Amino acid sequence: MENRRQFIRKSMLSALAASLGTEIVFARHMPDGYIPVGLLDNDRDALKGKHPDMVVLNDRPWNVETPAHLLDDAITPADKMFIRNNGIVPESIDVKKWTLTIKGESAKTVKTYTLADLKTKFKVHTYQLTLECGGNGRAGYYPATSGNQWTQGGISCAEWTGVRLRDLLEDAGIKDDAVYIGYYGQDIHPSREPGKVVISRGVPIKKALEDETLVAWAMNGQDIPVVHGYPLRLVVGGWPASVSGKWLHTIAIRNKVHDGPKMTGKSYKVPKEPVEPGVDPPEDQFRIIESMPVKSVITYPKSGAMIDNGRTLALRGHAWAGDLEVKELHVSIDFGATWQKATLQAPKNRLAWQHWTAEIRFPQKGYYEVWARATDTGGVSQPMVMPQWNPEGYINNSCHRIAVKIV
Ligand SMILES: Nc1nc2c(c(=O)[nH]1)N[C@H]1C(S)=C(S)[C@@H](COP(=O)(O)O)O[C@H]1N2
Ligand SMILES: [Mo]
Repeated sequence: MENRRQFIRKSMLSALAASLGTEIVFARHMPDGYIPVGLLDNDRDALKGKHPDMVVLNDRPWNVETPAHLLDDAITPADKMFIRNNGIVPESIDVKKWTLTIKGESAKTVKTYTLADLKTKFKVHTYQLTLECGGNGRAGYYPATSGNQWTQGGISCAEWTGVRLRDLLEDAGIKDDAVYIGYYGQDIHPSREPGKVVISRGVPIKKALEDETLVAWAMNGQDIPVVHGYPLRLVVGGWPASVSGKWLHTIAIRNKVHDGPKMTGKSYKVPKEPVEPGVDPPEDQFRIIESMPVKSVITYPKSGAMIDNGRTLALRGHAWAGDLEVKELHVSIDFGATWQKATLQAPKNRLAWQHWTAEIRFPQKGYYEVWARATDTGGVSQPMVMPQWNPEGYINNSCHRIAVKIV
């Protein structure tokens, strides 16, 4: 009897170790029938392949940000892409059976496509697209607002490949009364209640029909990583990344503003009129965030760098401006008293971030802060320390500031 029990325990432990992907070191102390925490949901794989310096803000659901200096690549690689999940990554994704359905009150017909249909029946497009979480920068608000305390790192610009959403919507047929689209993804509600949708957002039909709005199956020339929406994702550059639905299976063409979870209440909304910091007006005084504001990040050097006196420092970073382009970028080493113009590149395509560089010299040894400030083509610049406070802590586009010591 004892032998059989031991045998079962041993084979169970090796099965557990296999699904955890590594040995359970103190397995001998684990009670019989115990389920390791690491197996409680499928999300244990979320950090697989991520850079070890990524910062975990929350593990249920996963919210993981990229330190500014890790954003240095021209195109964000998968291992340095921030993660923002609202629920649990879908379990058992079967790509052969995966379909995308276009439907809704304002769709003339219902159409369902397999991945193979999408890849062969429509023209394929590739764009670099900037995705920034609406809550990026929340940690900079005073008074503090609740939610994940993102600093600078809820931003990415990868190269996405897929078909234009427009081509699919036109294939299904768009009725004259269409005003919005809404996405549905396969992720699981944290309550695990079957069929409960965790997030279903969308954009006005005009944004949905733009050239760069993609239904993508590839990121940086490879399958989209599971945590970023494999096997299919809506990608809408320049707007809060919450409208870029991961694990996409359905798009509804709506005859009203989409009303899925996280479209209603105060989610991804800011007060229509400026409010005094700390004041939270009623729901009907909020508007949905659309294009993200102008912003930039310093990706080299890392904050806290020690630089030899007399050396010229070559700074670099990226800048972006929602639906607009960045016109100019300036840097300051004297808390914004004077500004020096940086060299700014054109974007690879519309809605891609832009790279900038600046050579700076410091007058003497000591502590400095380097500030970067972008200005968009509408003439709007980033605020230096804190923009208009809002109750949910969205769209903080204040200047990125790093510390530098000249030694
Ligand atoms: N299905 C689904 N799509 C989603 C989310 C989600 O939780 N589920 N999170 C959204 C939010 S709030 C953001 S900021 C981006 C994050 O994308 P990333 O994790 O690939 O960086 O995905 C968006 N798309
Ligand atoms: Mo987000």
